[in-house]
Amino acid sequence: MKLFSIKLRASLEGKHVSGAERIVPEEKIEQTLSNLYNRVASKEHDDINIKIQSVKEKPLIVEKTLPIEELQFDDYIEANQKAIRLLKEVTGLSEKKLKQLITLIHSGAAPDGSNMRGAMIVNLEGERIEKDSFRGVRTTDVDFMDREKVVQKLLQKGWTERTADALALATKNMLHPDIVAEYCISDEPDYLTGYVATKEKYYRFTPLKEKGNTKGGRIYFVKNQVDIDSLYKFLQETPVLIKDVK
Ligand code: PML
Repeated sequence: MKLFSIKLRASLEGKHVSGAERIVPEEKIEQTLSNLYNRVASKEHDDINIKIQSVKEKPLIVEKTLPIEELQFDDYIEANQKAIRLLKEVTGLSEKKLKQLITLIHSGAAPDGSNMRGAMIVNLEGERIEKDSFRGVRTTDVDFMDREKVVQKLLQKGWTERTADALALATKNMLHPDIVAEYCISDEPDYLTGYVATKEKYYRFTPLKEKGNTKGGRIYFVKNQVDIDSLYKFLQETPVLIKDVK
């Protein structure tokens, strides 16, 4: 079956405001474009960029996403303390270092204090190793084979379409042998749920950020010996299709 990757990005005065992407068969392109347009154009923008490309590489087919574990907290500070303990176990980094990195995500991790476009990459010495600290790295080319089915399942559990996107992305990330964990909070000021992903689970933390905070982003924790070029290539170019949620 011939597959196409569809990517829409909306921006305002040169700044990214919203984006979405799908991998679909040819006959679904038209309908997908209209769905994505409605979604992306709902935010104020002066430019929308649409890219439709045939998927050249054979996609990796994944049976199930990471399993989700829900964790509820009284406040985001307590939630982050738990996230830090979990990340310490997986990465071996000190609580102090993890707190420093997470605080940076909550306050804008780009050099000018704005949000990075993609994820920060941190090795197990605690060093930031992304090639460009404004851009970071963006995981793309991942989708569900039957997105409607998966979204319905997640909505029934009280989760959201954003959960579906984040779960797909984290599942792709954890396929890479050198990525050991991920931390994520949204840059939406009202979307307070975030997550920590490990090879075993997608830990869904509510709330992981302070209400009203417009800052957000992701940290990918990677092994020290990682080959950065092949990591970027995998995250940005290897197509992944996921069959179902665990
Ligand atoms: C969830 O609902 O499971 C968390 C989703 C995090 C979304 C991050 C984002 O969309 O920016």
